Amino acid sequence: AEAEPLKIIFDHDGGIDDFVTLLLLLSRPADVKLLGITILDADCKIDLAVNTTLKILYTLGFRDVPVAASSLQGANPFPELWRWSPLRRVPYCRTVDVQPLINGMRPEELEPQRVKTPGEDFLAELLLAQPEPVTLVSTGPLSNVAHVLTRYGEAAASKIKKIYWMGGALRAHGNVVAPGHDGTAEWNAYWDPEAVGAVWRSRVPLVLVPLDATNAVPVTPDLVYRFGPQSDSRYSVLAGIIWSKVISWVYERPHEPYYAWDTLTAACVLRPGLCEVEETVETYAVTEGRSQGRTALADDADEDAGTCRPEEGAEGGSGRGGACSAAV
Ligand code: AGV
Ligand code: CA
Repeated sequence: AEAEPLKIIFDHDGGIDDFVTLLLLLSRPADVKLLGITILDADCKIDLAVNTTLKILYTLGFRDVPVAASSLQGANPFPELWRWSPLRRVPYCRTVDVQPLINGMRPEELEPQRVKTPGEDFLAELLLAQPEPVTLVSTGPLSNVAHVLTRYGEAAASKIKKIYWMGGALRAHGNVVAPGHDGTAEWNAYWDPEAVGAVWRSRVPLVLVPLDATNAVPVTPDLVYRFGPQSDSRYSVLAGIIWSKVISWVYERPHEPYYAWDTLTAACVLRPGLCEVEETVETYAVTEGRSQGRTALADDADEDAGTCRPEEGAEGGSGRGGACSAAV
């Protein structure tokens, strides 16, 4: 007999790859039931990120997935340059929002799925209402998840089967370039380091998909060509259009191209064999100082004290979880 679809809550932040991730989750209705979507005002302007999400849902025929905008802000916001293209004063994620394929509806048709409750509270409501624990896929900073775990403790934690989070860097270098930072952190962790500490302390089962894994999946022209044979699928056409916006990065900035960071994370949920998972990795999160947002293996801290230890009192908490370390 067919297994029940996995019940998933998707928590994202409107990046280019966050939208391809949404497409991936929607494309497998036999495997995934999306219970709701919460969005953080991080990698895209929040109103735009919410609207694009609603448009994708509507276009693909999903009329019962509520979408809520979080009111939370991080300690270290993303550079405005990512949220707004400096050339045209257009948010980067606008390149997704303008696509005719997702603009066939009247604006009011999007309204029924827009939730008025702030995203962080809606996430709590949704979780607490679940009869059984569900899967959380988080592809932005952990602020919403941390809020719920901090505010509702075990009542919320017991409703989370597992968190899959794109974030952190264990043995890989970080991707934060910011004044006063040493570059050891990944951006989702750096945006709200306290949230990482809170999620770690909650001890909710966590599968981390860090830069170590996502470094294997740069978005290249070859990747997008592979959608060709599936061009009768709207999912593939949309995914190809969205990825095409960032294929030039592998040439323009080969040291730091665009990656399918978040999409790999969801792919690990849908196809566990895709990722090699290291079981029960002890890590800690640094919440203050020049390494803030760093997620490090506890072993490393012991081995090379000094460079790898968190600053005194700056440890956000250690956590036990799986880390997705390699991917195809
Ligand atoms: O660090 C990766 C995370 C992913 O969730 N995001 C982008 C993905 O959605 C932040 C990020 C890192 N480098 C970036 C990012 C860049 N150059 N442009 C936009 N976002
Ligand atoms: Ca993201």
